[in-house]
Formats: sequence, C-alpha cells, structure tokens
Amino acid sequence: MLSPVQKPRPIYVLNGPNLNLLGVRQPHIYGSTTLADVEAMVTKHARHVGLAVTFRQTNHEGVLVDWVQECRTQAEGLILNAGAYTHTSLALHDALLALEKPIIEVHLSNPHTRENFRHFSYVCGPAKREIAGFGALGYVLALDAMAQLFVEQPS
Ligand code: CA2
Repeated sequence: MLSPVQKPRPIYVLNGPNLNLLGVRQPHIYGSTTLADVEAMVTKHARHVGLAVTFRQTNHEGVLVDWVQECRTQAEGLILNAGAYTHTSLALHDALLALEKPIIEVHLSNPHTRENFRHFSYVCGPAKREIAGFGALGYVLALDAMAQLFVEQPS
C-alpha cells in the first residue's frame, strides 16, 4: 500500500476497562484471543499497511481521556475500543470531539444486538465510523480502514 520510502503513519489503538481479561473470561462472548494476541496481530498488520501503532489498555476513565488528548500531538488517528465507557463517558465523548483526527470505534461483540444499555454510544458521534461483531479481526479491519482513510487524506 505504501512505497518503502514513506514513513509509517503513527496511530493509537486504545482499549478500555476489562479488556485486559480478554481470552481469560467469557470466551463465548469475546472469543479466546488474549489482548496480548490482539496487540501482536495489530502490530504485525500495521507494518503491512504503513502504520506505526501505540497499543494500550486501561481500566481508568481519566487515563483513557489523557491518552486521547495525547493522541492530538503524538498520532494521526485513533482506533478505540472504549469498553463499557463507550456507553457511559461524557468526558471521553468531549475528549474525542476535541481530537480532530480520524477515529474508528471498534467492538469485539456487536453492542447493538445485546442489552439495551449497550445500544447508546458516546464514541459513535465523534468517531462517525464503527466496526463491531468481528471479534479480534475487527482491529485488523480497522487498521485497513485507517490506512485507506490516510490514502484519501494524505498528511
Ligand atoms: O464488544 C466489545 O468490544 C465491548 O466494547 C466490550 C465491553 C462492553 O462493555 C461493550 O459493551 C462492548 C466489555 C469489555 C469486557 O471485556 C471482557 C473480556 C473478557 C472477559 C470479561 C470482560
């Protein structure tokens, strides 16, 4: 996708609360892939599509907000699985509105087919783009989508 002389475009892949339990609990909902597996898969695939990934997980809302703010100066785009903060965090919503970079919302499951309280997303408005229900593959699809957005919007 990129010629070898082009510098990889830096992006953040941020993960919210409880995603550190991936592959350890509730595999019938979230699959048996661990977050470390996802990070390895994402890091490897990112190289193929000309992206350099900073991959992180936190259980703390304020930390997630800090990282989104950090993304303003350190990255060109954000792939975000905010976990349950997707459905609760106005602070995260405001941080995302201030980002002014491409954002792709990712979910392992499809929240729209689950309980009603998962149907509303504070991420969806600012992100405008969502990949859900593909399990860990969703992160790889999001990398492809981000790389394609960068082709359409060169820096
Ligand atoms: O499907 C997703 O990716 C979610 O963001 C996952 C969140 C949930 O609150 C969202 O509605 C949808 C939950 C993350 C918890 O992850 C776990 C993984 C394994 C075991 C337990 C929790």
